[in-house]
Amino acid sequence: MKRFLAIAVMLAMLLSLVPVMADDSHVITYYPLRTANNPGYYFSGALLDMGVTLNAGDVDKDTFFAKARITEANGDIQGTFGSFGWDPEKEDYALGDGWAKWNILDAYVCDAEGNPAESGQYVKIDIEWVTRTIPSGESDAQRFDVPATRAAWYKIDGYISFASIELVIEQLKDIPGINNAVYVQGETKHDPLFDKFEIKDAPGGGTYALYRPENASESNKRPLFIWFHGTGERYHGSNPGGNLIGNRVLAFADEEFQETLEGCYILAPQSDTSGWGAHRLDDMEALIWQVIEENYVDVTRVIVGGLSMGTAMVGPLAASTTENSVPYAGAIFCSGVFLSGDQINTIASKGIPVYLVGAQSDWATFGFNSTYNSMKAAGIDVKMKYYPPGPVFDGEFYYGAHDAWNYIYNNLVEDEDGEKIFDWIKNRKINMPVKVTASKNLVKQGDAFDILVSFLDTTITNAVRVILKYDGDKFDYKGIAKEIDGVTRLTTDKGDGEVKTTLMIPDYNAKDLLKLRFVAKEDANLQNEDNPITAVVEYVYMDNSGAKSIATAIGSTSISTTGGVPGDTDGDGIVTLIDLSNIIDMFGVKKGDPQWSRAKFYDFNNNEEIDIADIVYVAKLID
Ligand SMILES: [Ca+2]
Ligand SMILES: [Ca+2]
Repeated sequence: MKRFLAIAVMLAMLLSLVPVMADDSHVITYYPLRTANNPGYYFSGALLDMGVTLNAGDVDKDTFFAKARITEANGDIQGTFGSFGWDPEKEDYALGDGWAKWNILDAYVCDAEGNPAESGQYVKIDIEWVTRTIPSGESDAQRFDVPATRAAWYKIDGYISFASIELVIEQLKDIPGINNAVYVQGETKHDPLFDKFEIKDAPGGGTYALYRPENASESNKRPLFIWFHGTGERYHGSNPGGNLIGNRVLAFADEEFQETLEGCYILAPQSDTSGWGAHRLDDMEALIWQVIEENYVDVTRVIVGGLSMGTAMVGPLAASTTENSVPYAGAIFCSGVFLSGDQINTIASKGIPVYLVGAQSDWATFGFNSTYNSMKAAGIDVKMKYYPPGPVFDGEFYYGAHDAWNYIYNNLVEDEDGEKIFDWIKNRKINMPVKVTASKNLVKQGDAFDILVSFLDTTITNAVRVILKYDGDKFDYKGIAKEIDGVTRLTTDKGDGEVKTTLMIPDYNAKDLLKLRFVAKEDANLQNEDNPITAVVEYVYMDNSGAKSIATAIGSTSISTTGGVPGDTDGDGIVTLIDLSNIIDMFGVKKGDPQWSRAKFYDFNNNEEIDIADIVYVAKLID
């Protein structure tokens, strides 16, 4: 029946269009516009390509009539009145059969982006679309939509999905230069703010949306703000970007946030249907580093936050101890926080400031007070904004108590000193992290290796002191492995298990600092174990105003030693066929695999994998 109807509609359209087109009439294509307000998408009007240039005043709100019918992703025609449906106060908008008239508020000549213009080829129609909300009970809210404006809902398996629209626009008054116009519906366009985000596939599944500030450059690196959505923004099928709109992440690309931060990258990953949690840690760390490396990101200003289920991703990222862990300058937990004592201690040891934002009537924040107290006790610089019982109210709309993120989007969160949360985000900055890299992962007695000490990114400093600490019983410092361009060593002193150097970088363009040669002592008592090598870097940091201060950053790496008889897997002091067999069992194990913590002591050619060369090496050791 549906198919028959579709064919009938198409035939009707063809029959009505063909004679008119043949008449050489003027075609005007109009594009329904889709915008966002928490929590969801709404149709906010239409953009009309008039085909000729018009002057301001050639059209007004009475020039057009518009009506629409919305079909949900599951095929339902929208049209139910009530809470989370159409507003019963606007019942007279309904025209029957799912159609409702649009209340046109304004129509004006504009440019292709919809900005009002003195003259232009486009006309924008703005309609009444803003939803009406009222508080409901102790901690909830009801919402009522303007008929035929809601553009997405949780219609397929509970996932947010797009609705489609049939829009009819009729011309009621003459427009200069336009005769016999035929109005044809084109594709739906997003809010221009939405188009500022690039949406791509994320490592491991799902997508991500990235906003790039226009002023970012090699000499003007900008902060990165990462935001993880909640359960409601998982999407079905063809709706990547539900995170941007289901809750209004778009606010971070809007003027107030961007002006406060003076340009800031916004990364809004979107989960697949498995949601957020520790199972996505590797994927998200890979994604964040990818964004840092492919853009002009200031790595001293990376802030991570999220809401509800998203906080189950913020926790593992902030408390991560993987070698891909990101040095965050701040973390925000909104409407949820689930951290173990160990995670809190790790966050404390990294010195990451934390902001907790939630409402007391929200069941998801029942852990807030105890988490806040544990964080305080662990020494974390933690702030908490815990709103009193009742629904969330952002000054315009009421939401259920869980939706405290609206306080963040609207920059309403303020501490006792009056610092607003956008400013708190702006003021997060860490010292430039230090990276220590070893030329080898595994060494045995007599093996030489190099240690490189670098800043993670270019740093404005001309005076640096590096203290490199290592186990002097096992390793000998042999000297400078390579001089670094642009870096002059002023002093180099070898102490007991440490090397101290003072460096001059006259052009204030510091990144690689020092490359030192070491050797594992011939007579060292080496075991199968990891040996930390740590660099303490003090440097004079100069800010944009030219003011100088001393900053300290610490970085470390770990070098594995192979103990006793290399290749002896069972500790009997000789290499036998049993040892060979044990190593063949590890064939193909790579760095990052769970078995690597044991296998890495047999990676004799340092390629981060147990390969045939390692197996041959052991085979040759058998008598
Ligand atoms: Ca053995
Ligand atoms: Ca290997």
